[in-house]
Amino acid sequence: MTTLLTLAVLVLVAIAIWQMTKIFELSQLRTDNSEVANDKDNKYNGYLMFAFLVFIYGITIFSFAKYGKVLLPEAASEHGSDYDMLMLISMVIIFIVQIITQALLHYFAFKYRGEKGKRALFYADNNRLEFIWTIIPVIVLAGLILYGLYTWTNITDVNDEDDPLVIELYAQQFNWTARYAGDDNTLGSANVRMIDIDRANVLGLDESDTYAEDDVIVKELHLPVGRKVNFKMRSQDVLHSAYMPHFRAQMNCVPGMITEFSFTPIYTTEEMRQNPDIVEKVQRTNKVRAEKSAATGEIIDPWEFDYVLLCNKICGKSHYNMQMKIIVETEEEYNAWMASQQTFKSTMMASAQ
Ligand SMILES: [Cu+2]
Repeated sequence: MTTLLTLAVLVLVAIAIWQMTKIFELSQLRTDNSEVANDKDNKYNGYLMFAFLVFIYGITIFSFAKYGKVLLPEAASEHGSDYDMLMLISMVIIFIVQIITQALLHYFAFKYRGEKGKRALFYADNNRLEFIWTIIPVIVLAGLILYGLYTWTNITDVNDEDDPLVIELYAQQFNWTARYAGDDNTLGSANVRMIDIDRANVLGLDESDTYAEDDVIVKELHLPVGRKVNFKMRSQDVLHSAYMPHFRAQMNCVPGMITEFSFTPIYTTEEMRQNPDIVEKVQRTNKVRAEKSAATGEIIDPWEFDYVLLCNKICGKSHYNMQMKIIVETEEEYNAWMASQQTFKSTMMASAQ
């Protein structure tokens, strides 16, 4: 009934507006209602162009001031600074070019606005001008692309130099599992067809493969600081993307194939917690939590910084919460943690009993 009444009111309001518009139109009959813009309209639009220029500059400055702090902190991986430098140079160039071109675009729209009697100048072409505005972008873009390719090739070069730790990241809707290669540092072969949930073979490891015996399957990623890690990604169901923002690392996880990414963590979790940006972020977040807690009476634990592995491909309804904690620690702490983990073989034997 309420719905019907609301609908009726809406229809009546629409009719009223329509009628009022008609009355307004009728009352305007005697005035000049030409659709051709006159000098006043053009001037008005010229100033509006200027106002829009001020608006976009204003919103840019506002965004930098207000949201600059939510950007990622210093990179926690060896290649991270190269990546950040590439990003910075690209952004600075884009920023400078956009400031100049937007100003010119809007100023010219204002300066050459239509005026009665004013005619556009016929200007066929200017080879020199065209040469300049072609060659500058060509040089800048070629430089950026070459520099980008060089950096990117270095970052994505996965090799076995420096005795890397081999870890598999296994994605499925909606969680991550990590598999360490064990003492032999070689992952046992695996296939989605060999998954046996009843026997806790959740990653489909080949039980007859001796390389698989010492593999360690975990739900929390521990990495020793300063040691290169070669990640091998798999996906069980749909496209996922392994995203480790603090390490400037991201790689798609594709069903049916193994993708790779490699990086060396340079700061332990403890060291990163001392980073001024992180300290500030933690304070900010906990202030919000405390305020929310005071307002609702709900107890919210203060947040502590941790590295995190996220999914960066919209893979389904719980995609937003598909994450795994990453702990970067000293070699000794890592070894102690690893020693307390069970190998694939021992979990298989335990489940067989
Ligand atoms: Cu996902």
